[in-house]
Parts: sequence; structure tokens; C-alpha cells
Amino acid sequence: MRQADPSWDALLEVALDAATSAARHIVDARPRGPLAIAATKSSATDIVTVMDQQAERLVVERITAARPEDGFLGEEGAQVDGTSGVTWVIDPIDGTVNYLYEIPAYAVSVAARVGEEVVAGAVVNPATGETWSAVRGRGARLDGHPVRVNTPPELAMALVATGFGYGSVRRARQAQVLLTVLPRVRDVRRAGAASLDLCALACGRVDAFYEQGLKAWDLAAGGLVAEEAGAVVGGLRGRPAGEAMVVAAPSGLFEELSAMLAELDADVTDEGEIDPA
Ligand code: LIP
Repeated sequence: MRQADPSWDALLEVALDAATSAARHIVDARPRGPLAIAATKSSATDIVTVMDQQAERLVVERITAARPEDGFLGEEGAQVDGTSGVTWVIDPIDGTVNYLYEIPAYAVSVAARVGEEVVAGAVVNPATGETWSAVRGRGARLDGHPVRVNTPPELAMALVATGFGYGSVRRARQAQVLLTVLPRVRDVRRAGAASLDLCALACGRVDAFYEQGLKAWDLAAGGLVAEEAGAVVGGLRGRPAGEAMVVAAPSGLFEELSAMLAELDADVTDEGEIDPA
């Protein structure tokens, strides 16, 4: 396990403070009645609510107050090049469609990156009141208690979480991949928020996870929690985890699942090419 730097613990405290405050806000300040859609992104179903924007602003404000030199990379547009070498990677509401439909599976995800390495992260689901956290080299926790991934079952006995993009071309191809995956695993779960899928893996609620099309903010904090709980988090063909593909599972199952997904070209782009890493 990577040697932890004492300064990373302080970054976790900042992540927990910001994520917990934003999580409280998106529940307490949610307007009654239908939620206003502020904008759409890659498709008509890829929505941004006013609460996504407010939550991101709140996270940036709280972290800037504590650490004015840091940078930001947020899903809703926060983009600041800091001078401290620390960049905060923020998904203010991961699982926005669940939030819109009041399905209790959405989270505020905040991670600290030093250079290109995520070193601390928090994922807070305000609907369940659960908080996952991790510091690189110090393990992963749920509500303060250590968590570990399951002992890897063989693929045929694995409960696998996955997700689908917002574009119909990608969804059609992801459905094709699923046609092969489904009969070869125990079952599939589609929770609707990658950060929560990775945290579910970390505490043994699923055995593995894979998804194509995830952005840095979907992956940063949840990926660290999963790694610190004992999962391998990577891409296909020996590549790192990224938009092309994310596979996360304990060693042994990771290789079996990745081999099947590579065989299916599950990381092929909408244009039919292998996504550049
Ligand atoms: C969501 C991801 C999820 C994916 C959805 C969406 P968002 O992020 O967490 O895994 O399947 O299509 O991308 O848009 O709610 O932040």
C-alpha cells in the first residue's frame, strides 16, 4: 500500500466538510414541487438542475475559504488552476437523474488530487446519510468504520454494477455488451451513480463494477475509496481507468471481467474506434 502523507489527512477533513455541507444543502434547500432544469449537456436527458449549480458553488466556496491557493475541476464548470499543486475534483450531484426523480441514490463527491494522483476523497449520500471516505495509503471507511471489498467470486457468481451513457448510440452499444455480460455473471445492478457504485464495491454490496464514458469527477473520490478497500481500478488492455472504460473489482475477478469486456470491444467509441487512453 502507498505510503500516506500526513498532509493528506487534512485534505480529507476539507473534503468531508465541503461534501457534507453541500449534501445537506441539496436536501434542505430543494424547492418544493417540480425541480427546475437549468440546462442540458450532451443530450436532452443529460440535465443540470439549479441544485447541481448551487452545490458546486457551495463546495468551491467552502474549500476556497480553507485553502485559497487550490485549483478546481467541477462537473458544472468550476475550472480554476491553483498555485498549491492541489486540485479539487467535484461532482456536486452524482446521480442527478435519481435526484430529479427523488430516488435515494445520489451523492456529493469531492476528491483532492496532488498532481495527477487522487490522495483523499469523500462521497456523501444525503438520502441515506452514508459517508464514504478514504486517504491514499490509509484504507477506506463508511461512516468512519473500515470497509473491504468481498473475496472475489468467480465471474459466474459475481454481482456486477454498471451504468449507461446519455447518448442513444452509446446506449445501444452498451446494451449489446450487456447481452453477453448478463448470462455470464450472477446478476447486474444499475444504481445510477458511479461514485455510489464504486463505494458499494468498497463495502461489499456488489462484487465488481464497469462503465464506459465516465468523467474524472464521476470517478475521482469513489475510485480512491474502492482502491483503498482493496479493489483494482483500471481500464482495458492494460490502460488506466478513464472515459474509455472503468473496471473495478478485486484482483482475479478484475482480470476475468476485463478480458470479457475487451473481447467485446466494450471500450469502442461511438465512431467505432478504440477510445484514446
Ligand atoms: C452519472 C454517472 C452514472 C452514469 C450516468 C451519469 P451524473 O453521472 O454517475 O454512472 O451511468 O449516465 O453519467 O450525470 O449524474 O453526474
